[in-house]
Amino acid sequence: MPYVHETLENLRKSSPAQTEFYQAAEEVLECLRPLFKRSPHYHEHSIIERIVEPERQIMFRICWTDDTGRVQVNKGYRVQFNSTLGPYKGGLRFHPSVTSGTIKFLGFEQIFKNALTGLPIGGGKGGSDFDPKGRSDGEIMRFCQAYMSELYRHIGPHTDVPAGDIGVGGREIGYLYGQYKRLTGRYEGVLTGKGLDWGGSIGRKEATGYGAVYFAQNMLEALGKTLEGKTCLVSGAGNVAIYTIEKLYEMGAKPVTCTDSRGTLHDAKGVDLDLLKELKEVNRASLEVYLEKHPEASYTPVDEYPEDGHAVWRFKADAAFPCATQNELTAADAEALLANGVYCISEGANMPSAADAVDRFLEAKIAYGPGKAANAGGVATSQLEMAQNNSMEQWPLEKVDEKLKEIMANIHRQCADTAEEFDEPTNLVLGANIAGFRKVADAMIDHGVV
Ligand code: NDP
Ligand code: 2IT
Repeated sequence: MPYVHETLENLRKSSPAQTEFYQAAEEVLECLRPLFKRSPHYHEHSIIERIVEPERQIMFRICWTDDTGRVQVNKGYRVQFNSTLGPYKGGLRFHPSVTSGTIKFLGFEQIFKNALTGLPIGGGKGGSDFDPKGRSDGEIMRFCQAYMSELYRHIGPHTDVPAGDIGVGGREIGYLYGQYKRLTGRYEGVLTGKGLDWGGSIGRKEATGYGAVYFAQNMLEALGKTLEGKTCLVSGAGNVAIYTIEKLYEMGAKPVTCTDSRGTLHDAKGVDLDLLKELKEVNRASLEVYLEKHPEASYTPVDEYPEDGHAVWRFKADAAFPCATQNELTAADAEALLANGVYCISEGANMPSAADAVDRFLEAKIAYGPGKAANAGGVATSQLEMAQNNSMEQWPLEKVDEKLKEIMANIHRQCADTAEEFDEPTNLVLGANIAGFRKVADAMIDHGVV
């Protein structure tokens, strides 16, 4: 298929340092080969050349003053990738590893994820290389205000609606919202993940983790299994990991691990969720502190990880939920998981499995839910927040959770049906990529050359 090959070659040349973006684009485009064979009109409309190019990329300087009075400078980004299905929608990431390639990969994934939700939202992503670790509340506030001082002119409730991601949670959304309101004088649904007293949706904080567990449940149901009594590995200890663990307990499963950037915690009795919330949501402490209350648990610091991967994927379990960051699961980790009996993987994080790890899961034909399908519950509930803001309502938890369950089941069905349609019934990566792409591409054709 020269069309796919040529587009990837051009990307490699034009974005040489953007390895994560290239990885995400290659996975999607490779999956589209059988679709292009059946439907050559996508080529005639140059859809993939158009879809890999962001509609707009905003890069800006952020200057703010730290607690010692020194001026600090960071890079800011917002990539408005594709607005075919609705206003740009996607989170903001504050992490020192962020580059323009990171934001492009996340924005690209977001296009297809948002399409899979069936809701009217386009794809975007933003962030900064700002490192929130060790910063005081005042520094976080001044940074968020400086970031919004540029971003506000590019966003709006019907054009581009940012939300949280790594390093951006309720506190940061609050400071960003306050600054947007000060600059524009408008009280409107321009961000999601807002506080419940000022326009937030009940259930948004929990939605990504809960959704990833619902997705696992959907995959297992198709195999005649449930999560009841299953031992689960979870990575991460942030928003997505915490609410994945919470929902796993509700389903009768036993989550035994979590991780942060410094190490891996394993508690064979099951992770103490109240303590985890206190450590991470209140005190922003290291996971190592967990051992003070549970000395029988084990903690592996990063410098003792296996050379070819991550300690968290080396425990015996039934299911795994990568919920930290991209490429946190290597091919060697994938082999260890399979050897240890894991038969279900639901990705709470974006692109957590390296490309050769994904290959191992697909070869083994286990229940593997790729991030753009399995973690779509977060952005879907963000859209529910937008709908509530537009109608000036606040829905009860039961209504939000019911809709979330329905949306996740629908995403699973679309992925499975599309995989079946292309004669690879167990390949939900192919199913997710083709189903998401087809919706966006068909609408792009409807809109003409714009
Ligand atoms: P948080 O900032 O709340 O938590 C991130 C967690 O992952 C922290 O425990 C952090 O450890 C760890 N982590 C982050 N980066 C690294 C790294 N480079 N190496 C090791 N550990 C790391 O973020 P979220 O929980 O919101 O996001 C987690 C993942 O889920 C990301 O991939 C995000 O894109 C994805 N996602 C998030 C959604 C949301 O609604 N928030 C929606 C869909 C996907 P430490 O605290 O030590 O840095
Ligand atoms: O990756 C993601 O889907 C998110 N960080 C959530 C985006 C959103 O707009 O809620």
